[in-house]
Amino acid sequence: MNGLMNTLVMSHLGHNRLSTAFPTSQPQETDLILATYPKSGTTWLKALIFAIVTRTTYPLTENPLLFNSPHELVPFLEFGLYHNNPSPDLEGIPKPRIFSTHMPYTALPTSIFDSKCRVVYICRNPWDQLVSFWHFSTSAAKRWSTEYSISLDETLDMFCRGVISFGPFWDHVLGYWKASQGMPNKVLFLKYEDLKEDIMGQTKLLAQFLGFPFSVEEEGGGVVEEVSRLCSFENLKELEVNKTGKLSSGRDKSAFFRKAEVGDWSNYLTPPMAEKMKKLIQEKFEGSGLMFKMP
Ligand code: PAP
Repeated sequence: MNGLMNTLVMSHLGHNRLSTAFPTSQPQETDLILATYPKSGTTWLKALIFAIVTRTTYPLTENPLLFNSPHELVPFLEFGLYHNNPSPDLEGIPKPRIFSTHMPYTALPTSIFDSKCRVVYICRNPWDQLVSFWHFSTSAAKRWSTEYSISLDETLDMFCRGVISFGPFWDHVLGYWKASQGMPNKVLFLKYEDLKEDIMGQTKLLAQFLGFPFSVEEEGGGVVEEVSRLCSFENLKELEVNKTGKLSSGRDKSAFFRKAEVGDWSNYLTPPMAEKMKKLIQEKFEGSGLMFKMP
């Protein structure tokens, strides 16, 4: 039940700006923060950002992504770095430092906005996000307790009430969406489905935003393709390092690679379940300028 308790506690954290991250060391101008709602493309973006910024440090054929999980190379602020340590040593991390967080926009420390560091957000259509989250939760539940399991119906109910990890989906996504609209040079807003559709274009856009644009020579030499291929689901899933072993959190590394398909929700959600979500999403996102492809 620990996992569920964590989930419920975390769902209430979304409403107060936290001062836990960067309490002792300030963000650096070159820091890159990846923010995501769980199961929206975190692993993919960790890999892409890492590969983009280190492509001149290591040949792509020897990139650390081939030997480490993306989650080991790009730590979570709240799970990894600050989980058991109120003042981890962040100074020794090579620049640009890349951090990840599931915290809602309203919970980010103000120091992130006082500094020139950049924030990348990726969202995913809520139907696939929910199904991915349910698979991940049930596999986690099996690890925590053989007696506890959560049905898809219960997960949907939690989603619709907003009593779920890191707060309501709509608050999370709209928080970063509005920030990206108001501060386009500070917050880049991406969609999982756009990356699936045009990985080359989105990788170039991401590199440009991060301040590591691909040169004409690199583009001509196929570096964008190489980066995209290195970080692709098909490649990462088959690497030995992502197939076996556990993260320091105790999670199987393989749990972050399932199907990676757009529209997989239709194999799990009944039409009434999908419709219930559709109504909610339409209501919550109306007038925001942000919409998802509806079922
Ligand atoms: P997290 O937020 O807990 O770190 P996250 O990586 O966002 O998880 O979500 C995992 C999802 O991303 C899985 O989706 P699925 O359940 O629908 O299959 C996983 O398969 C998918 N995923 C992982 N790596 C990649 C990748 N390189 N490209 C595309 N999708 C990926």
